[in-house]
Amino acid sequence: MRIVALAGGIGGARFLRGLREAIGPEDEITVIGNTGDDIHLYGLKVCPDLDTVMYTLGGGIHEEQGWGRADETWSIKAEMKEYGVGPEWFGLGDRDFATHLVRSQMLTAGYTLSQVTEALCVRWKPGVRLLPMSDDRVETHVRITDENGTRAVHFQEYWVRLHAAVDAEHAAVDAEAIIPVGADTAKPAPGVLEAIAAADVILLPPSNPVVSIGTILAVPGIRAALAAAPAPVVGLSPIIGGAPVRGMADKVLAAVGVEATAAAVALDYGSRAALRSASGEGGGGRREGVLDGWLVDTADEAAVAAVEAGGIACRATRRT
Ligand code: FO1
Repeated sequence: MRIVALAGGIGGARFLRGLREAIGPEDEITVIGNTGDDIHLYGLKVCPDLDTVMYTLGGGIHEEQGWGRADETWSIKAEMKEYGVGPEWFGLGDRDFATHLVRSQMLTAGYTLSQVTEALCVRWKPGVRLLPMSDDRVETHVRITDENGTRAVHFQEYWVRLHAAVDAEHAAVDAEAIIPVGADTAKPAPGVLEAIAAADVILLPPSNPVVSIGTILAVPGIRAALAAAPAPVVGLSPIIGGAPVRGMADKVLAAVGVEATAAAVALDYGSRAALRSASGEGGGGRREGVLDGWLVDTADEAAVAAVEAGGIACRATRRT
């Protein structure tokens, strides 16, 4: 069976680790990874979501953090601090630096991000084919207003420095808008559209529906490919009982006007069936809907009726 999954960072990577254990020898998984979280630091390109998938499935992840390497040391970071070179708030460990050095060296030599990712996976052997959503630069920025006025900050600054990743209740500022800079002119990476068209099943793991899956869907052609794919498209709710499984999905959901509930996220992804009908009602208004099915936790049993009413089959199941 050919399985395609659109994945972001930690939640997606952990789901994929379970999926990989559940499949048979004749099954294959292609992961289309979000690159909107990428950040350029010290002349290096850091790809947090691709690295989290690669390290998690390759056995090198720092398990408690869900990002970065296990058994990390921080000598480079300490030395950069001595030079007064920031940002201090983004923790790059020595082992992790090697990934960014190899990636940046290959990109400088003219290799594409897809070729670099394939080369890095030769070492990590994640057991899935990991494709970036695009080889073109896309970086998510967040519009905020604080004592310095209204401005856009890089997603990582919002997520890490402004503490949105730690505790949504205490994030210093609200996300007013999420802007995937560069998405409108980005092209799907080689193999992405082909994998979607050839899939037997397409999964949307419980990654962040706005800054991870939403960013992948913002690459022109990918949403339409999902809407037209012969395979069923099934998503898993990243919200359980009104709270995000990880991170602060509710903060960025508010920025795009979506309630942090299992039903609201499904209806925002939209139904493929509803948009095939003449009415064009249902998922996400004028945008093409991408879902056939939606899995919610038993805590969200009450959401099933609303999701089904939106033209998306829905089941409540206990998350193991
Ligand atoms: N997340 C944090 O909360 N603090 C960090 O200092 C941090 C550093 C970091 C370095 C490399 C990397 O690949 C990820 C890192 N993350 C950090 C996680 C990252 O912000 C998020 O995992 C993704 O961008 C969202 O999925």
